[in-house]
Amino acid sequence: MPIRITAAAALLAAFCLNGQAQHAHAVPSSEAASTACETTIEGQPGKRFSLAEIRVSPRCDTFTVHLVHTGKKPWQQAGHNWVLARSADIDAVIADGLRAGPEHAWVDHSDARVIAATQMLSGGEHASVTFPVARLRQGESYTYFCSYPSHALPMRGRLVLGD
Ligand SMILES: [Cu+2]
Repeated sequence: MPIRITAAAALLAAFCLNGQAQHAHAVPSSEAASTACETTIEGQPGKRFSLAEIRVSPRCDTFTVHLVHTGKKPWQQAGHNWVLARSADIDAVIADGLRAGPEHAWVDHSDARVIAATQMLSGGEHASVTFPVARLRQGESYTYFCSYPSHALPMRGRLVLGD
C-alpha cells in the first residue's frame, strides 16, 4: 500500500495483519458452526457498497468483514475502506478521520469509537477485518461507511446485532 510509512501507518498495518491472522486461526465454536460469522462486501465504482445491511449473529464470538474494491482507480483517487462505529458516533468519527488525513487513510485508529476498520484499498485489492462481537450491544444502532473524502455519505450501511 503506497502510504508513507509513519508510526500510525505501521500501526494500521499491524492492526490489519492482526485481524487477518486472527481470522486465519479462528476455529468456530460448535454453537456458531452453522452460523456465518463473516461476510463479503464490495466497494464499487460510483461510491457504492454492495450491501445496505449486515447482520451479525450474537452466537458469533468474532465477526469478519471481507472488503473487495471492484473498481480500478488507485486509493489516492477513489479508495474504499470499511469502518464501523455506533451510528451516534459516525459524524464525529468522520470529521476526526478527515483531520487525520491521507497518511492515515482518513481514519483515526486511536479513536476508541472506531469499532473496526480495514485498510484503505485501491481498485482490485481486498482486505479483511475481524472484531469481537462483544463490542456490539443489542438494540444499539451501528453504521459502517467508507472514510475516503466525499464517500462517507453515499457509502454507508447499517450493521445489526441479531439473527
Ligand atoms: Cu470509498
